[in-house]
Amino acid sequence: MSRSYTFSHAISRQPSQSIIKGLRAVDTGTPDLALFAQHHADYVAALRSTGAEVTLLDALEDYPDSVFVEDAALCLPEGAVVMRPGAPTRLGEAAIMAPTLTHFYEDIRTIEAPDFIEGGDILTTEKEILVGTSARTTSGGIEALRRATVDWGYTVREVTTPAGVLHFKTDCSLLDEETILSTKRLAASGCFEGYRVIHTAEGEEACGNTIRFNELVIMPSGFPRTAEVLDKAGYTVREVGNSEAAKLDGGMSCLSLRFSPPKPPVKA
Ligand code: CIR
Repeated sequence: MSRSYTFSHAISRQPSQSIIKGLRAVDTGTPDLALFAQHHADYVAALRSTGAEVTLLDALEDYPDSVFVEDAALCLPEGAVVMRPGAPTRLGEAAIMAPTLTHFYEDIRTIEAPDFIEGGDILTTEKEILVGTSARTTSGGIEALRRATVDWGYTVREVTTPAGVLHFKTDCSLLDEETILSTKRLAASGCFEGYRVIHTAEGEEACGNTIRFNELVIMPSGFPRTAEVLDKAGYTVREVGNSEAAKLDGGMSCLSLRFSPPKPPVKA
């Protein structure tokens, strides 16, 4: 399996009680804490079912959106990059994640002020790192990521997150070495030229944020037509409830950092 979706480790964070104050573009109701916790446990169980070691961090009450750990860092096989979230209430999450990364990596680089970049805008494929400019990620942030990863051999390509869409990966996911799951509105921008694209079914755009994690394609439940397309295409689909995270514009990728650290891990 390929390094862009084969992972020995993941990091997730328990949802905080304060999550009801999390950021959202449109208010569709207050997340139910018990149901959020259940969905989160199901998600972590799905990751673990592939044999991966999942580090489950304690909730951070001071950071309502901190369950969405993906935005705080980018973890690659060679090293990790601490992000600089563009949402002011989330800026501090990155520095809080950094000490956890030292358990796995010796080489940790950091995006510095004044640039902004959030992990949700970054799609790492087998051949490149695609990063969408968005309300949270600036061209300067993408340039800083390019500088941070160039000597690890990466090519960073700037693309555009559609207007009104939170993150680039809100609308797309890696399925395998050559295949991307994407909404039609994002794929229409032409950013996936050279890849095979599977579209989310009409009306099911909200499942564009799905993850390939080892043998599984983990997607939010409630999108049966897209699930069927993926199943027929030969993927092993695992559905996980996401109704509460979705109220905060969160999905499958946001809830974990997925990676294979250099072996052996720096500390146990
Ligand atoms: C936020 O607006 O930052 C959170 N409510 C949702 C973050 C989702 N993260 C992601 O897509 N990587």
